[in-house]
Amino acid sequence: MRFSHAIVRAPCPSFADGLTTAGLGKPDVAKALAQHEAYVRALRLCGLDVTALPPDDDHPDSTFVEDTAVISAAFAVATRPGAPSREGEVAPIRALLADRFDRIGTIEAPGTLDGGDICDAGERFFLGVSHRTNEAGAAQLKAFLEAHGRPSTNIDIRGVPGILHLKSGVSAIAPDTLVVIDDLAGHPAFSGHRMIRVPPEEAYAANCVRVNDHVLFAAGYPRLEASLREAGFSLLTLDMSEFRKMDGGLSCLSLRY
Ligand code: CIR
Repeated sequence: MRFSHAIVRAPCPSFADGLTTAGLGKPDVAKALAQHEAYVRALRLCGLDVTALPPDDDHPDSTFVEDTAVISAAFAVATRPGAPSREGEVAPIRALLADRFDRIGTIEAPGTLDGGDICDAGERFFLGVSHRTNEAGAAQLKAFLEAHGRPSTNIDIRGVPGILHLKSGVSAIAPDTLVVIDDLAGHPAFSGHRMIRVPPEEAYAANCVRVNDHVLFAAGYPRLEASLREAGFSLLTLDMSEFRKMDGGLSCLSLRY
């Protein structure tokens, strides 16, 4: 979980036209930009060298770069997002990754896969099968990971209400520690892990991100915040109100390696 680099892309002027099911109203783009700047400052505070791609106004959801790739220290995989409106986001990210990684995989049709469904828990990857990531996409990634010596387990979240991606409901914040919503806590794949449970009314905060010595955490979720602080984690809290309106969380806003 030590990272040295991150890739981000600021929200574009058409950000409010992106996909959403949140029902929380239109985001304020200027406010989203300010929140994104604070996010980038937090990544730098964690010690990361941050590359910012220029905003892409043809793709309203393009600030959610996490969905376009799966990255580890040793390899990168360019994805094929499940939402057709997001397919065009991948090419520029792939070009950037090609400069930086020797080993690059690609998810091919009929597979679809969003990076938000892929949880690297250290010892094992959890691959969410969702309304965005299909079984063919998960199988392609599984094969790629196996070829690189990394085991994985599928987690089918299609019946779990209220989450877009696997990492909307579970975050790995230490090699043995998951932050997890009630609907996922009983999954057999998670037994054996220490679980910090998310109070149901604070479900949005389940998406948090361990970056080196800190955990990026959404502001405004006091019960989970207290549990994590009591467990000894150092939190950097960030206002995510405008990204939440577009179904986005903290992990979605960067690719880290
Ligand atoms: C979408 O529906 O694709 C975007 N509005 C939100 C994507 C959030 N990404 C993520 O959780 N990794």
